[in-house]
Amino acid sequence: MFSILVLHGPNLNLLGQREPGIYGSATLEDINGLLEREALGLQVKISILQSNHEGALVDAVHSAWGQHQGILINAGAYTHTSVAIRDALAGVKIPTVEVHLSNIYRREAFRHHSYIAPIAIGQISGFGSDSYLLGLRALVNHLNN
Ligand code: CA2
Repeated sequence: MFSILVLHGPNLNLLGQREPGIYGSATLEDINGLLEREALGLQVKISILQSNHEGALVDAVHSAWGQHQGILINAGAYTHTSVAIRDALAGVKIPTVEVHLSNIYRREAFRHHSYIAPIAIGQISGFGSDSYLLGLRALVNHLNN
């Protein structure tokens, strides 16, 4: 059975409490519950971590080596700034899918660039919590094929 590491980056712990207009009303717990249910259906195991710290996310990616076969990541604002997270993902060579709740291309120009996208299998952006579910499905399909 494939094991997938789900990583949530900075401020995603605030979901559902503020800015529901942009990010929807689901809390991170809600999203994690949906992911657990989807994982059951897809017959994969998932481990979930949220961190507001870049280094903790880098450490989690390193620890995934040999433990997880895929990574689903919403790196939050680090998407647009972190060469360190990109290098970690590229270093462990674990197939990665990048997801975003909002459509980052409809927003401010500084959100249009992702350091992660070029080293990911693909990116899903703009579907709210469905972005995570679609991303998990795409990742598992990729691993199964
Ligand atoms: O759309 C996404 O999923 C983002 O990764 C969310 C990040 C943002 O920096 C990215 O550009 C796009 C923000 C994370 C959530 O931030 C919140 C801030 C206040 C209240 C609730 C959430």
